[in-house]
Amino acid sequence: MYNPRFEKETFKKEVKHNVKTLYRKTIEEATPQQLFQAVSYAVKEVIIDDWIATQNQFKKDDPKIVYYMSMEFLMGRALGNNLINMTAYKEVKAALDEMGIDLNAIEDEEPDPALGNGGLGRLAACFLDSLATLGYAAYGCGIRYRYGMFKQKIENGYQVETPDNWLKEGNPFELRREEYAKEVRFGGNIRVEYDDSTNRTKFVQENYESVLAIPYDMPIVGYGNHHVNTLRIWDAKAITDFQLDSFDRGDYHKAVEQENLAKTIVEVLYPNDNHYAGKELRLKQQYFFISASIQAAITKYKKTHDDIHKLPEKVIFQMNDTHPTVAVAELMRILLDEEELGWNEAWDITTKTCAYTNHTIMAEALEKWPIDLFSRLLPRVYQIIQEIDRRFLIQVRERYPGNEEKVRKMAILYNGQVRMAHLAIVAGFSVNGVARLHTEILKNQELRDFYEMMPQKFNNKTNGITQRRFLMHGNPLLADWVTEKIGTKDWITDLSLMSGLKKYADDSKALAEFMDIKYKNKVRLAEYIRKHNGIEVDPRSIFDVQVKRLHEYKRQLLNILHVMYLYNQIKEHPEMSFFPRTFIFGAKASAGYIRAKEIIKLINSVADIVNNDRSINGKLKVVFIEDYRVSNAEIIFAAADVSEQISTASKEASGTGNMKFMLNGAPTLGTMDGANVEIVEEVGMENAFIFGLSSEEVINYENNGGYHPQDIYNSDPDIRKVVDQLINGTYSNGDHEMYRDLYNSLLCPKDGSKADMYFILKDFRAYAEAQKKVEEAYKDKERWAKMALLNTACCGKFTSDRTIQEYVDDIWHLDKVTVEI
Ligand code: 26V
Repeated sequence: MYNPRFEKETFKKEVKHNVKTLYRKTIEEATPQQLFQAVSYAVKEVIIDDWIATQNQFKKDDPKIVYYMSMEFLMGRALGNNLINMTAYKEVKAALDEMGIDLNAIEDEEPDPALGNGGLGRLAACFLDSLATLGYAAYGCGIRYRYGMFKQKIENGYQVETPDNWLKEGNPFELRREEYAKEVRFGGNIRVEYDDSTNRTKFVQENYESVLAIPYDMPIVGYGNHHVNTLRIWDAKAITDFQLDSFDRGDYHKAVEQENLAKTIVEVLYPNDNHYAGKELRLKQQYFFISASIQAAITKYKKTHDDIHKLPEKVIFQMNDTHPTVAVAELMRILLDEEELGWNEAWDITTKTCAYTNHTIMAEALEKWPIDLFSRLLPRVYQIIQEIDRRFLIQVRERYPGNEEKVRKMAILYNGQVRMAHLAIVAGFSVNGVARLHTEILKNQELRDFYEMMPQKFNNKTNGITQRRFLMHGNPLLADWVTEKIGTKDWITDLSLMSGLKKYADDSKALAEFMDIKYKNKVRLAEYIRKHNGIEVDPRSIFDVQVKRLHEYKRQLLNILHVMYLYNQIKEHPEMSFFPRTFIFGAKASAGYIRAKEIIKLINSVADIVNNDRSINGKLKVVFIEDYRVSNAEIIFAAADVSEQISTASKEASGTGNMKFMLNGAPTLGTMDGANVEIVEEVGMENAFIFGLSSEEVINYENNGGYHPQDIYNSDPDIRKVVDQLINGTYSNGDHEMYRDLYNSLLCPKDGSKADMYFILKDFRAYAEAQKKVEEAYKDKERWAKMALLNTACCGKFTSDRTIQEYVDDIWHLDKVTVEI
């Protein structure tokens, strides 16, 4: 697509102009960071036109809008992605080349906006990309954290966290929009008064603290359609004494307190993934961005509509997990107290606009706020939740007379806690899981009582990923090859066309080309590893990759124990045939998750020993990639041979990394968990390596008190040897205590939990056998190439475009917008 607005000479002039006006410099004098800024401003200039055109189109068409409410948006870098979606990447690259500027180097100057932890935040980012590309009106609503996900350093094998000051140099793509600020109130008390003139009881919040929420807007560019949506993230600012109630004016202490509240609220993203910690500041963050977002949505709606009852025709609030669930009570508050509706009317509107997505069944992730904390911080919202609960329990008792057990199990307020998931299910009209298996587990296990009472709410939306970032941008060689082979670029917006590659599955020439691209991408990753880790890896070895957050259920421990086992095998049988393998890890552990950090240390210790053992002739290498994040992920997926998806079955809701590997031609080595099940369904069992307990088996063991890892330890000498190496000093310079906790977690935990809760030893043999099959398959070059190619060819289902279209068809019912330019 030719893009006149990126005409070479015009664009070059624009960049020169920006360098001059921003920095009083010439191109030659500018630093790489300054060039990044200048180029970004030149790109933004063009985006803004489309952004305005899109907003004008919205005014004309008045489409229904989805507000995607999320505590996290793991956007990754914007420059390259925006260029791709503006269909100007190659033009701009050429223009910059002529100026002696390397676009890739410029892109590397951009910090990764890491306003998210992992899967849930990255999914939100892929969804925004697809919403804009499909032409739907959408806002992402979130928080502009001053510090995003921490930067990870590895020092002496240990993870060290340092702050991510991503805004240090300024963010060229954002717009501060002070004029749309909203006030958000915390604490105080509620005075109830009766208004005779209207016959209404009024609830007045007094003695509260408040902050101003200031929106920053970032453009979300659709692919090749001039559609630009908005990611609106909120910053906090103290309300100046000028704006304080006249009563409070001049109250110095209050002014200082509000200043502090504003500063702390948006200070940092909590780096927990799947673990609820019950921190008051976290609840403040939640209410802060939700209140501001809902207020803004209502203001916007009312500007062009006069009947608030019709809100559900124009607005959807999609809650990304339970973190934004306070939205339902905040919406009720506004409808009751500000719009002065009756309860039933307000409830009718709320339950037609709010919908909830569940992203995990891990019990420790469930948000349950202590009532005393919650009611102190959000007194009016709490009253409303009490009333929602009261009315809901009447229904439960009607449906299950005399069954107080049901009432206890389903209540929103119970045992001194507010159960956010129950609130989300009761108030939302839709509850969805993120992969078929996950949704079935929700219906039949975790949320069984709710499913029984309101089955119509439950539905599945299998996750997806955007091919624009994870193929076009991350793997341009393969992207161009795909276009050539299937004879069209249309896969960029219709991933089902990838099936056109299937006809090359037995074409030796095509297979060789495909593997040659893989090889080049492996060379690129090997260079990255040399530069960042100082480790030499052989691009001809099998690149076996596990990159994701560090969590026990994801079982990086199983992976590294297996590496230890292989190392033992090679040492014991030096004559044994063994295809060289590079095991690549990348993972951040939540700062307070001690056991996860021990696993990182173990991986690095094993790497130290194995990589420096000359006697094994480089057959085995272990690499831990520091600071795994979106930007290096793109390089890693492109270079992977094997995709490790080895979670304990039933625990991984979906996984999305699995899909990114598949897209880039890496077969899955995994359990029947999350979306792996659907991946195998698409690509065929023969093109994946599946092993281990099924989710039913895992759940069965769990319901019967676990299993006995000691039996396995006693009967399998290879496993015993590996487990013993955790405490005999092999990987710890003779220190017998360094990995004692990991050893205990497998055999005899000291914290009262079950031994080997994640079935690592139980699945070990099956995993080792599956790994053996990987090696056999890889040795047969043509067979492997065919498997790899078929993975790319069969990935069509896993585009987030498909996922979003399903959300639109079944939940949101949005209108398509065509931006006229
Ligand atoms: C949960 C919690 C719990 C409370 C405290 C802070 C916090 C922060 C983040 C999370 C998110 C955990 C849920 C999550 O990321 N789930 C992942 O969602 C992906 C997208 O649906 C899915 O592919 C992964 O399987 C799932 O683990």
